[in-house]
Amino acid sequence: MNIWVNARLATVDPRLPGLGVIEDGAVAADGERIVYVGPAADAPGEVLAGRRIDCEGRWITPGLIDCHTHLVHAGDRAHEFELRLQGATYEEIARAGGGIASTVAATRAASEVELTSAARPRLEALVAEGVTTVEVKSGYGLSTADELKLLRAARALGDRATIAATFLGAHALPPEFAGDPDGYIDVVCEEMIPAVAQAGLADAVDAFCEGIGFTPVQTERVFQAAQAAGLPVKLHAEQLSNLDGAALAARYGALSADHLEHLDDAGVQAMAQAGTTAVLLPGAFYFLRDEKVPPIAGLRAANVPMAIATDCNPGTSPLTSLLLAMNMGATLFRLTVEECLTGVTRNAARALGRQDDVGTLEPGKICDLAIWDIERPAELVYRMGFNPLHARVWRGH
Ligand code: DI6
Ligand code: FE
Repeated sequence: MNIWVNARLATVDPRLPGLGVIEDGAVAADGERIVYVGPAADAPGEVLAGRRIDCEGRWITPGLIDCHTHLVHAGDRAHEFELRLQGATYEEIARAGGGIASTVAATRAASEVELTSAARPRLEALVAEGVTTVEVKSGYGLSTADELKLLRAARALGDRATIAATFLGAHALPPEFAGDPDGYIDVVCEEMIPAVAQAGLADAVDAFCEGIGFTPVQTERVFQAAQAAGLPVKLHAEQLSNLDGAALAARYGALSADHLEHLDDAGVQAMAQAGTTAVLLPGAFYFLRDEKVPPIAGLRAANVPMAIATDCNPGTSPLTSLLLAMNMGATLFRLTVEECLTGVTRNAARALGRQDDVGTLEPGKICDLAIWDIERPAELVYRMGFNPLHARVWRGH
């Protein structure tokens, strides 16, 4: 038994108001599960008898959760960044054969071990900020063998953080299917999803529903194949235009709909009814110099849970700081400090369907903690490029 004492807790427990703050708090874990969270004075004797870790008045939050990343990929797109600085748009570069396709070529050429190694520094940047759970999407392989390779490379990262793997075969059209998106979707549905499910390599299925991605009809076929394989769905929806993707995702009980810059009120209502979490990705909004802000007031009014993630990817969000993503969520999207912190803990867990295991400090959950050298939680959102992490506890140590 370990007990962290002399701490101020932001439990993010939904039964408590605000961030669920407990002053003079203690957290205890037996193995990897939390057995006590509360005022140190109320801790039972057997808990107090555990090995004590003195937090010297520091704050403890749940370990942070980055619930939307494309962390595993080869190469970079610094050259396209330079083209965009000269005036080219993301969509123009994609239509000219660059964009996602260039990362696909590099990823196909890389071995599984090379992919894991390339992702490690990015993962370590997140870990250094107290991140304990990371979602990783496939979608740069786009053939059955390359998607499986990427997902195995993602699973190998599980020695440093809890990895939630998402199959995103419907991310872009691979060059060998040029002109035949329906033929590619046949392969995604009939070959890739069954293979990924059979190998136990994915926890969810995602798609890019967009003018430069796949149509709502194609997306729905992917969702049906996911359902048949027993996998929950999520969706890149309404990022560059409004195709009513969020409402489609909600009809399939999606865990989350992500991006959402062009979401309309009907989409908000559909998400609210289905309990679909809105994953906001201010890093992509910033990097693309987008001007259309997601409908935050509408999501808030409808009580749609909002999460924040890095969207770490080489094309639209080469961001490996969840702390900076929170700052951007506040500065660019006008989220409150409470919304930002809930967005990288409790609601991020929900976006992954892992709310029973992680995302808050509550007995029974996995003991993932971030211990911070701060005076108040707002500091985690307010600073830019400063990391006040004192220690990370992952699965009880
Ligand atoms: N939306 C995004 O922002 C990323 N994927 C997606 O569906 C971009 C991926 C890339 O440009 O490589
Ligand atoms: Fe993404």
